[in-house]
Amino acid sequence: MKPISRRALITSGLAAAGVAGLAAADRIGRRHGLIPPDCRGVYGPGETLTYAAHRLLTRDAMAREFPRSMISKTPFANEVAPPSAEFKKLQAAGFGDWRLTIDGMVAHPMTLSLADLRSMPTHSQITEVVCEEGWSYVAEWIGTPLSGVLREAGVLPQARYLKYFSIQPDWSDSIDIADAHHPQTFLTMGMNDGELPVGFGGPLRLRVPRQLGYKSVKYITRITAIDSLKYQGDYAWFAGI
Ligand SMILES: Nc1nc2c(c(=O)[nH]1)N[C@H]1C(S)=C(S)[C@@H](COP(=O)(O)O)O[C@H]1N2
Ligand SMILES: [Mo]
Repeated sequence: MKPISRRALITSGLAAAGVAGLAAADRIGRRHGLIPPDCRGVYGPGETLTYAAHRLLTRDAMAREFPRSMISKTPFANEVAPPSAEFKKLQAAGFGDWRLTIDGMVAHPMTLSLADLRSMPTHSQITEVVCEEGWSYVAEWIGTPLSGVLREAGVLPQARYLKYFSIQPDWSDSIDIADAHHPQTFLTMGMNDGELPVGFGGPLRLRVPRQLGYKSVKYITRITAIDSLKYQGDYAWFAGI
């Protein structure tokens, strides 16, 4: 069967099930990985429709990439909380002791230094950070695709999401496995030909250009693979653009 007819089948199945009853839609959606973690509550049906549509129609689509001439002259760094004492200590030592832990549902849990990450394949992308509050900027992001790191860690087949954590305790977020392996999802250490400045998330930021800015968490210290997710954020869990 061609993928498009499979999509048509699932979409019409979902629509029919929507008429017949939400329980059936839920069953079909779950089987095909179309139900987001924030499917319940007032906005649940809308979130589910958005996520299902993205996953059926644009799963492998690329975020727009820009020519070098469109890099913003004055990129806007969102206000960040003053760095903690722990962060300042790491910064004073040139981030030599910064570590990224990959754990959870992986065959080989690992702890990587920035040097380890720099020894992995380096790629760059010129993409836009879009804040839900209405501003955006274009920058070049330099780093290593997360997919390569995940391959080394051996993400287990039952893992469905990655949760990632910042050194800022209030900042963590999560993406599904499709976005985790998306070629533009980067562990970023460089920006516009230089090191990634602290204001923009240096020394290590997860760039998820297929989604709104809040998914691109700064100061990443841990990524954990999980098979289910309870989401309690203020914003929509899936923020596809
Ligand atoms: N650790 C951390 N990551 C974060 C934030 C933050 O305050 N702390 N703000 C988020 C939000 S809401 C947006 S829109 C972008 C802003 O990115 P910028 O500072 O590069 O403009 O970072 C996201 N990542
Ligand atoms: Mo934002």
